[in-house]
Amino acid sequence: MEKISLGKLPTVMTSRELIDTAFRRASEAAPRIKGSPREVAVQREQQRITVVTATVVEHLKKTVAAFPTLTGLPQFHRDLVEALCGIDRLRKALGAIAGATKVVEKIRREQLRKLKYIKYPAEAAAVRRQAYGRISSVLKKIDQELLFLKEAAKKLSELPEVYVDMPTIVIAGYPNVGKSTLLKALTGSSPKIAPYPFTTTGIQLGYFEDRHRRYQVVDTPGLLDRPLEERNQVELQAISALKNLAGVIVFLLDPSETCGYRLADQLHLLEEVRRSFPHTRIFVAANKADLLGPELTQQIQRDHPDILLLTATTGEGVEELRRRLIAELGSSPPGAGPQSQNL
Ligand SMILES: Nc1nc2c(ncn2[C@@H]2O[C@H](COP(=O)(O)OP(=O)(O)OP(=O)(O)O)[C@@H](O)[C@H]2O)c(=O)[nH]1
Ligand SMILES: [Mg+2]
Repeated sequence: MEKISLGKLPTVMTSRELIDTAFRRASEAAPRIKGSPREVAVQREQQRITVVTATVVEHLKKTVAAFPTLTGLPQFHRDLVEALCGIDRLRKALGAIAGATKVVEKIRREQLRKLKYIKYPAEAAAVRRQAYGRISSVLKKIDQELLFLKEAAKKLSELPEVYVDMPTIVIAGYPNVGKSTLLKALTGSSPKIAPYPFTTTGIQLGYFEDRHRRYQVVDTPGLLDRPLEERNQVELQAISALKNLAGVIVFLLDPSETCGYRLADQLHLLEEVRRSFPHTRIFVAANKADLLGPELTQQIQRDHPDILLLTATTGEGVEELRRRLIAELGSSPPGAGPQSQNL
């Protein structure tokens, strides 16, 4: 099972920070050399140019290498990267950094060669100053890109660690209908919290096993719990990314309306979720059956025979729901579909 983590991305330095760090390191490097004044000057400046360029090149290379190879990312994560910073923009920034790295390496070769041909000690310092000037201007040109990557690294480290190729059940429904309680009832454990872009609380993940097969249950507070027309573009992208994760959606209703939302509004949200996820099987379940009187219970059973009644707090009906979910997810092999791509 592939668990995708973009984990720790490096702290990207701005061009100013990088210039300062590199120049400071070079000035601290003290060569121990003897020889003519010319030899001493040449070796001192050689060392400074070498230290400055090595510091810059190492940091830029580390930055580029630390970002995930976007082409290999599972679709779920690609969608989130797209929503967070834009894949083309990220590519452009990484390309610019890689290009600048090559230019700095070229400056090193050229300036070190120049040092070999100087006649007087004073010329060595001039060659070094020229190297510093050229490197500074290269770094200043990629300042915007470095700033962008600094922000991107911060955002991307917020991507959730989920198993993209495990059969996955996403729970949706208005706030307070019992989604978290159902996740606990299905998985028998306290959920783990994984960060998710645009939600303050993160997503909750739980797992259960059936006949040696593991299933992932995801509760997405803040995402599939209110009308889509209230969403901004980026939130919609974050919701859309779930399409690549959800093998099945459980849409949880609370006909008792103790959640504070009218059943009519809940059903309206259900229709929206159906429209947004046209290719995902949606199970509708009515929670808090313990609070429904016999009349309402009968009405639901009569008008919506396919809606499963359950009581998440006691576990009543939860095994029946699990049975149906396993049957549905079991009919497609694990990892089928776009979510099967690995890093
Ligand atoms: N009587 C009764 N109460 C329930 C049931 N399921 C959940 N509750 C209660 O409903 C409240 C909300 O449950 P949660 O599981 O936190 O609901 P949620 O959908 O995760 O809420 P958000 O995280 O705010 O979206 C809690 O007080 C639960 O104890 C049930 O089957 N019967
Ligand atoms: Mg909850």
